[in-house]
Amino acid sequence: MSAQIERTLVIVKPDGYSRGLTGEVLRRIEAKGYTLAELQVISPDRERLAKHYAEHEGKPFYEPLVDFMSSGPAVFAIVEGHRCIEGFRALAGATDPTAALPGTIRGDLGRDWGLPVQQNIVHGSDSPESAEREINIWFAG
Ligand code: RTP
Ligand code: MG
Repeated sequence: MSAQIERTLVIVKPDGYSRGLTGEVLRRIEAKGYTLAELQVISPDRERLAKHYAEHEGKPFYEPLVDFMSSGPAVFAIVEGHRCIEGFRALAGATDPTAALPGTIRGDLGRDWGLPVQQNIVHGSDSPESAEREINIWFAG
């Protein structure tokens, strides 16, 4: 892998998976020109979620977030491409799906359901360091 090619961890969260939006999310990633390097469907366990979301521990939405993320299957993808970390976050849109702009995944496909935590369809790593840390949590070897 060229040193300039970034990797990011994308998750189609349990809300996106259960709503049948996996194909639509992966289609947008491929249409943008990024590569799906690895792909797996798993039900995230609370132990690895605690590592993944360590930066949010203690925040009011932390427990509902872990409950939500462990509520069912999700799709984990390693996505590759030049500047794909910033690029995927642009595709995803703002964290709050009501505020996310139309044209983005969250803006087109997400909404507020009046639940304790924002169910916003996808996750994308926010830096190269986060991406490597998160990939090591969810993908062996
Ligand atoms: P992500 O990590 O999932 O890509 O999303 P993000 O960077 O846009 O958001 P972040 O601040 O890292 O928060 C992680 C996830 O926690 C849920 N959240 N809900 N006030 C709320 O209801 C709230 N705040 C955060 C969302 O699922 C968010 O993606
Ligand atoms: Mg985040």
